[in-house]
Amino acid sequence: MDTLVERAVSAVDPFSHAFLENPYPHHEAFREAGPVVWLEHYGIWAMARHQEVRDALTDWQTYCSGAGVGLSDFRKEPPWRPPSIVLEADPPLHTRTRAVLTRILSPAAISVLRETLMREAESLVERLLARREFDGIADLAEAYPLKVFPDSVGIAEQGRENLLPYGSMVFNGFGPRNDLFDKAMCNAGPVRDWIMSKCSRAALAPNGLGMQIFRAVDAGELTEAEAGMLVRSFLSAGVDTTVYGLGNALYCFATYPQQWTILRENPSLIRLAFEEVLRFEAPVQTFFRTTTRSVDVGGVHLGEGEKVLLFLAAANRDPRRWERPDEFDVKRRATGHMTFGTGIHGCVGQAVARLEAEAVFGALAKRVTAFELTGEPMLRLNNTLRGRDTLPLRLVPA
Ligand code: OVM
Repeated sequence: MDTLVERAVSAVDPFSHAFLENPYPHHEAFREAGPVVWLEHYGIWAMARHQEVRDALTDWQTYCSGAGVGLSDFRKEPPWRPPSIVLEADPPLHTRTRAVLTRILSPAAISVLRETLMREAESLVERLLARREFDGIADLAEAYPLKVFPDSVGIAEQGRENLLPYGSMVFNGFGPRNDLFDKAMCNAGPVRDWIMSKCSRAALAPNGLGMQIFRAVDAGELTEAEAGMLVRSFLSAGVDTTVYGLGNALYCFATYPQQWTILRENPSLIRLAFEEVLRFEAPVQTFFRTTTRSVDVGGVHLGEGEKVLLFLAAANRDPRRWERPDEFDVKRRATGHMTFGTGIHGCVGQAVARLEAEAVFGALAKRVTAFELTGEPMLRLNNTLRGRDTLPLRLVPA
């Protein structure tokens, strides 16, 4: 029999305001406490080391998604919305839905978006340079994805202001039913109704990513209802993640100006630099899994049917995996971060996210020497995402 070691226990609430305002010291404490920590506040496990987070994400047979990838266990309480048939699904359902998305979102398939995304980025940067001072979140990190992503999916212009409130519902919904969740859900009915009305074949433009999902119905891979649910996945996963990712990149370049100078001198580093942003200031901080069997983690026994909180952002700063983990260094090899997850559920849209970042920061690198902060950036607290609500900036033109 394997040697059992005593489990580490923590009373910390990782969804409290104090934690979300500055999670990094808590991440370090969780990593140092052990390979897995019991969070007594919720009666769940947590993993914060790179190796354990990676191993759990890779072992989908032991750490399943079908019981939800938030705190709530779908087998014990009803989910707030019908579960996603890709994110909150296991094989064999997941295998079938994922195959369709993998094809539609492959780097080769989305290369047709490249020209449009580059043009939109250049045009936005042109307008921001004319203004000189603006809010990096509303006017750039939100404005860009809110234009190019629904255009790419093939959604009408009308009502796009519902996309961010829906994303807030989705990503706060992975946490506990706390104040952040209640606030996100304050207008849930109309927001959900608008989203669902955009998921039907009739609502989609003929050549967008959304209609490509419906082509898989015609090919016999999905039902019509499943196709609508996968369009819902696009609208759930494709907006806030990139808004927070671009916002965090802008925040990093504004607060580490010498790193922006390195990029300006060598724009071929832009894609690597975005990976470093994702490692250092992960827009998606956490996801959960649920154990399907009892399992030993570093000598600690986890029972079957238990929730496990995976701290992606803590794995990204694990000194066991990274040199100088708390330094933002655009030249480092940051691939291997856990922000896109890994394994069968690894981000299927990551090529689109990288393309958006390349377009925006490529356009900025040509024309901007520095981002000056003209006020204190404010956090926008969220049960899953980390990013700013406001980022007052002044551009220094080249
Ligand atoms: C989905 C979904 C929602 C949120 C995030 C996500 C990060 C997927 O509805 O499938 O992936």
